[in-house]
Amino acid sequence: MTLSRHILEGQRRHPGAEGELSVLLTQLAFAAKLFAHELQRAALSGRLGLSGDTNVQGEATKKLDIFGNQTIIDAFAHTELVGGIVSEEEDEPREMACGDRASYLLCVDPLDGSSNSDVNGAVGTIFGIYKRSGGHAHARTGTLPGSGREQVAAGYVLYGPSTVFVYTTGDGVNGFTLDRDIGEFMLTYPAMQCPAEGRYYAINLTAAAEWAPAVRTYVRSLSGPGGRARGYTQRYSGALVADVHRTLLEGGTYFYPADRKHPDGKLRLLYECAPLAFVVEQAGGRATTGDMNILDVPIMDIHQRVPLAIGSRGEIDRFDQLTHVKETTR
Ligand code: FDP
Repeated sequence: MTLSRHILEGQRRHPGAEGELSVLLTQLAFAAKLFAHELQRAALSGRLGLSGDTNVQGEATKKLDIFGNQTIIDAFAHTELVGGIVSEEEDEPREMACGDRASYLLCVDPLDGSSNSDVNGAVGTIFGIYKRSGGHAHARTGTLPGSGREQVAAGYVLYGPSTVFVYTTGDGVNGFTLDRDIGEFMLTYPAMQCPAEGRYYAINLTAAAEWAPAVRTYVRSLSGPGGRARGYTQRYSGALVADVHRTLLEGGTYFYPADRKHPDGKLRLLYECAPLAFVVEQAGGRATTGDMNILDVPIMDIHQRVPLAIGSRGEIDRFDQLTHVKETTR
């Protein structure tokens, strides 16, 4: 089963569908193939290292950040599929030429886990897709969506030993591995289900002293001899996509709580947390800020940050119980 056929079969289950979302997803897969090819050659073609610029968030950008961003933009130029692109690498939504008639808004982190890129570690691309809404805050992007619940599709690409494309359109989650010999993504992870419990937890422990007490209590319950006795063990790859992919397949949790350096959390709502929350929820897991379901967080700004705990339902429920917060939606 190729990715293209899978997308087409999904489209047929929606009789009113005009096929634009299908082409959009196929273009994302095309961009992923180009990016995977470049990542594989980056050390040889001189594309490793910093670009010399910083992005709107004050982070030093890498040459591969810029290549990944441009690859996505080029994949949608003149297609009339997306009116605009919200990207980690763009200060403002990038309005697409010929985007006036487009139906969708694309939110993307082209290169997630960029600190891994110079050491041949796993990196990813994350995407969330919304129907363009009325209003003209931005001519081609429309007004910002209300929350991540409005996503019509989302997914990620993991560039590791193999390249894996995982997506949902709200009808379950499926994963595809790139067969480089034939240039096609093939279905290798059908109907992905996040186990209700898991023994892996992924978190950067260096800011532990600065976390909220509930986060400290929960992570303490997983770590140390007590956690080990109950089978818990830590994995932290430095790439959100890689850690969430492991969590989806094997269960467990990934956390990035608020700390002194990141009072609202480090990760971005529109193009990191909300897409992954949609995927994980569709696979039976959950994602929370500790205060509310990630998919219900009101979107106020394109580069808005939120604290994130994501993964197995049982683990995230336990974490929420500790934070004593009732969610409106689960
Ligand atoms: P990066 O900044 O390298 O792109 O997207 C943010 C992210 O990576 C995640 O992929 C990763 O899990 C996390 O930040 C790593 O941050 P720390 O180095 O602070 O742990």
